[in-house]
Amino acid sequence: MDRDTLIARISAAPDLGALDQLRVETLGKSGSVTALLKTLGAMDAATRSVEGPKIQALREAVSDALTSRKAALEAEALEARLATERLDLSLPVEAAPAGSVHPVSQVMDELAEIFADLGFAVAEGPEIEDDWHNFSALNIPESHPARAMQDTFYLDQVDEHGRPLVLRTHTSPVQIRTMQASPPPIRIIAPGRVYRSDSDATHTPMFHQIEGLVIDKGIHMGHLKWTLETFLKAFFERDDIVIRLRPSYFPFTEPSAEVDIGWSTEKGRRVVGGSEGWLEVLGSGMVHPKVIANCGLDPDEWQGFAFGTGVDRLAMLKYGMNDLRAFFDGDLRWLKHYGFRALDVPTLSGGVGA
Ligand code: 2NM
Repeated sequence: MDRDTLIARISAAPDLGALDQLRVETLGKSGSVTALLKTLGAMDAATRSVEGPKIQALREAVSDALTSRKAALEAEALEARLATERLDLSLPVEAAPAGSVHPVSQVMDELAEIFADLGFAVAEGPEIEDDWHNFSALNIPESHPARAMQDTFYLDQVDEHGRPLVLRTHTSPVQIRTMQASPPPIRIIAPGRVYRSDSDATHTPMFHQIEGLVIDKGIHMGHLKWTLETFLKAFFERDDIVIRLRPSYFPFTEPSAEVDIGWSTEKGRRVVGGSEGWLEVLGSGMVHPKVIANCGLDPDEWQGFAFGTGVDRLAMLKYGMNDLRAFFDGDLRWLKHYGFRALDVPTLSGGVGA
């Protein structure tokens, strides 16, 4: 086989196996080029000086052709392997979640985030309570209408004093339990489900409350007003929030105040901010000395403020729903419309309602 045909065959070798076969046939121990090299020894000096360089050149050309074809075939093999092993990292790991975060959960998360920033821990307690934690410890008298059967769900089971257990009517018993269990200073919020025997467009027998409690030395109503104003500004994400404290009455606070938030008209719609009119959003007050004493603390040493509001109502105000009953119907169209994306976690820097 002449030199050009040999080089052409090497350059056209279809795979690494065929190429190695050609290497053995040419440069191998019994290869054709090796055989030519072996003829050099038997030549006389004059012939060798002519044939020697030609044979060496042939050996080199064949060797170069083998090397370059090998590199080309290996590069092709690598390309093919990379093509089969390719991973598209831009593809989603899995399909987008079908569900959404309920507005109540979203608002609960927003509230926890805001109050965490103000130094409040989240406290929880049982939804089935005894009479003492739900009523008596809170200075609610035996004759108080809130204790009536029409307002409170009583269970058949009784506590160790023979008094029927209740579905908690507020989250205040969580504050009572916290004051009994942890030494002041105390800064907590207590979010959760509460139950009252009431049902119409604005009341459901189960709803969500959040209450807050601060117990420390030298606490006064200025601390209460600043805390609530700071909270409402963060929650509604507006700096022009105006609040008004109106004298009120609760058995567990003295003095007590109802907190109104100012609203104004923007493009024909009522929005929070400004003070064209007022909307009641919170109940609050200085914790009654009797309540502090009921929890085993000395009211001459410790004072505090407390507040409470409806989470569902806050959600309606902020996100513009108008029928509370729809919150608990489980209608997928409503959930899809008003629900939040699971990965939109509220943060103070990113906007709590992002
Ligand atoms: C409210 C309004 C005013 C309140 C009081 C207490 C406690 F346990 F410290 F006495 N917890 N929550 C309170 C005070 C709740 O909700 C409308």
